Amino acid sequence: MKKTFYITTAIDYTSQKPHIGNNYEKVLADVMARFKRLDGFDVLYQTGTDEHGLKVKEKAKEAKIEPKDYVDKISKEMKNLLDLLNVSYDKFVRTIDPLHEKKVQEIFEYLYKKGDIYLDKYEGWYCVPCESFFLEKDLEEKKCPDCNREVTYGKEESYFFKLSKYENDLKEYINNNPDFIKPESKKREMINNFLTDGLQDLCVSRSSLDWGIKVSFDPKHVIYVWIDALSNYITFIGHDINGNHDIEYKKYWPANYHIIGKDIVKFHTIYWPILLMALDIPLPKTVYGHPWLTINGGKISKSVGNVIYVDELAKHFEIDQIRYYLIHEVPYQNDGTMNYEILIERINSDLVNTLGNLVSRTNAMIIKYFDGIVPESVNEIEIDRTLKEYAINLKETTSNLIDSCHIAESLDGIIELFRKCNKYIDENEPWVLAKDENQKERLGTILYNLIESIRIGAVLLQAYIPETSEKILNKINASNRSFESLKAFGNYAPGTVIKDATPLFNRINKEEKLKNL
Ligand code: ME8
Repeated sequence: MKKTFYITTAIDYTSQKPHIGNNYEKVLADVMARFKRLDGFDVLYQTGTDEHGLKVKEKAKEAKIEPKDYVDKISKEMKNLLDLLNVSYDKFVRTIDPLHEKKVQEIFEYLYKKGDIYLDKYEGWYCVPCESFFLEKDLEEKKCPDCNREVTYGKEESYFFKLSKYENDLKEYINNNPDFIKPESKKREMINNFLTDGLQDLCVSRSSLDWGIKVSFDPKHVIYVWIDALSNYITFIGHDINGNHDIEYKKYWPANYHIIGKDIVKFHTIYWPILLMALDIPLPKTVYGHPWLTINGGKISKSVGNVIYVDELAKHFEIDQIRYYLIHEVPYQNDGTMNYEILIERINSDLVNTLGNLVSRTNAMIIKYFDGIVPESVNEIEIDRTLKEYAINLKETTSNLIDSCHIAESLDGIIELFRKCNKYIDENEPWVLAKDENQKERLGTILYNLIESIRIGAVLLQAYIPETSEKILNKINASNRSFESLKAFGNYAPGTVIKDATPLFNRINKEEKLKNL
């Protein structure tokens, strides 16, 4: 039996076409999903769209179409963008799915019957984009404390969810499970901002809205969009309120990772776990609130006019170049930035120079000095050992970094192997050894170590830039591409024939490219 691995991303609002920042998250989770598949896990990667709420209704009205037609269009666009980016999701879910809607209604009704949801009156400030109510005291300069936008005053009869009842259990869970909230700064923020002064009960219905899931026993109310959206993680794998769960739910829940952005950590580490506790469902293992991608250091925003869409970008760059940049530029804790100049420089330095040149140089030397037949590694000396040790440990180091959500750092660790290979070439000067027939064995050993290191790096790159990885493995004619083969150094078969020393990527002329962007 394979070990299971269930990973989810946030489901994007269908109020507008997803931008490169939204897509970044799906690529991030894709790397983890691909890595775990290659590492022998039975993976379920779920993503999708969050389609109810006032914002969608307003946008549809603006576009003079029905909400359903509007969300169909945006959801399709999102799926197309993920396909374009080679995101290997197993499930793409939509919250307008009737089965999901029914399950959300059942969850709501169950909690109502249990007494965890009750009817009351609400008076307060409402933020439309966040779909959230706030008390006067929680506003920041009369604006929404989450997004800093204008709020409107409202009064309505609403259902409330007893967050307070579970507050102590949640605190205890967070303390006992150090991996539950990542990064650590977010964990502290959640504890200090929400779990220190006591949680207020949450307003979980709206009576002024009709584009949502109706409360089954009181249909003038619709269910709060966050209850609807968060539940996707269990409804779509077949959770059943009466305990008759589908096999998929039994197999994959609790989720290993919820990958979400830094702005919605509260929903995933306060509301969601409490909802699960109220339903008596085990909690997900890790919620990672990743930092954001900015454009030239600024927030991606339609009003600023700096929005980048991946389908536009893909007219100018290869998909793996975009994937590489996105993964590499956003580190574990701090925001990363998208900037065309840095993008081109990054492609030229890492993909063209470090990686591409290494592969074509190594292949060219094997063709030139050994007629394309990969030689054997014979005697090992200190300088070989250093390179080999790094290569042998790389799978383990990468895996640990991935498990702790350091995806950019894990990618850089792989590129570091290629940097080490280039240094190894410079230090060993194979072209000098090639002039001396007595050094043939040494020359062969060096070239073997290079090819095997390239193979190891490329096998790992399957999780990050799959098309490029395949190209490299084809160029070096590697038959062994499994993670299993990374356990030892030497799984590349000597005697393999290499023919192709053409470049992997073409160097980008920065000035030319910038003019055309
Ligand atoms: O919040 N860089 O949807 P959403 C990186 N429907 N990530 C970014 C980003 C950026 N510049 N901008 C946004 C929602 N994101 C809810 C989620 S989940 C049950 C419901 C991320 O369309 C953001 O942090 O506003 C979130 O994780 C995702 O994109 C979708 O954002």
